[in-house]
Amino acid sequence: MKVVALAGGTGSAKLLRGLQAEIDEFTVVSNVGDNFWNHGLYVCPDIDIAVYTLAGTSDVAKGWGLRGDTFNVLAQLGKLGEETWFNLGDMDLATQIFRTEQLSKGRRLGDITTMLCDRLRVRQKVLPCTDDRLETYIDTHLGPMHLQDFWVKNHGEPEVTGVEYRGSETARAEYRVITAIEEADRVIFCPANPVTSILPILAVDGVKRALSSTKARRVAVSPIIGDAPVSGPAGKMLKAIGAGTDSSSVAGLYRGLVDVMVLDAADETRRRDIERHGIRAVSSSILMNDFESERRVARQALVA
Ligand code: FO1
Repeated sequence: MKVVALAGGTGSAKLLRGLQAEIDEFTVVSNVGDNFWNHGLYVCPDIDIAVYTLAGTSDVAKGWGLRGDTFNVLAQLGKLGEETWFNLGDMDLATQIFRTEQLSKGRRLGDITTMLCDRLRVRQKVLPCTDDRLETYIDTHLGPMHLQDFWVKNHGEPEVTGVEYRGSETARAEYRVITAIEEADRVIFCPANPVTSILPILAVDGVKRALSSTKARRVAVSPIIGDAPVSGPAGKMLKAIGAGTDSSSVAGLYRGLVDVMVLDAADETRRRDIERHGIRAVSSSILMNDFESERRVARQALVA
């Protein structure tokens, strides 16, 4: 079975770990809207969490970065008067240096990501949704700011009035992404923040079309439990784009692109509303708080 997973940050990583335990090969199409330049380096947090997770080296407790990393370079940058709000670890910096150097040689982000996977012995394919610049900007009462400025520098505190995917008008899908979706038997929407992880992927030219025409069963694992996002700033952002914070509102955002939604038993009351979007609902326990639950949810996504 050919499986493609659309993935963002921490919640997605948990499902990817579960999927890896269930099947050997699959393709991850990663969000790039949270990519940004920091200390002269091109940082791609969602690509990196997917790669580190599949390499078995991610910091599972934090949900980002590498297990056992240290922060000596960052501390020294602080002594030099540089900003240190984004905690890039010493080993993590090696990835950023590698990526930035390859970019400076003219290589594309997708090809560099493949090199990273090969060198870290990741058997699965990780593809950025696009090689082009596509950045998620959050409109706030302080003005528009990059997602990392909003979430990490400003602790997600500013009032959110809207969300923009800058560059989405011209971003083209990475050259392997459309074929992967078209030829898949199953496309899984990971339980990620819909606004900052999944919608930027869907904003890339050709992705929605491929999802509409693929013969694959398209399954979304809801990022919501008990009418609230499992983690992160999704609630604030869903409200800002005029959506609710329940599973059926998320299903509405994926309308026409998803056949089945795996939702939590706590949200069983939303089944009817989800099915009104033309999406079949399957309820289960979807909280992933250990390896066994990650495997169980991955199995659900594979059979739903
Ligand atoms: N998130 C934080 O909340 N604080 C950090 O200092 C931080 C550092 C960091 C370093 C590398 C990396 O790949 C991710 C990092 N993240 C950090 C996570 C990241 O900001 C976001 O959660 C994702 O971009 C959203 O998917």
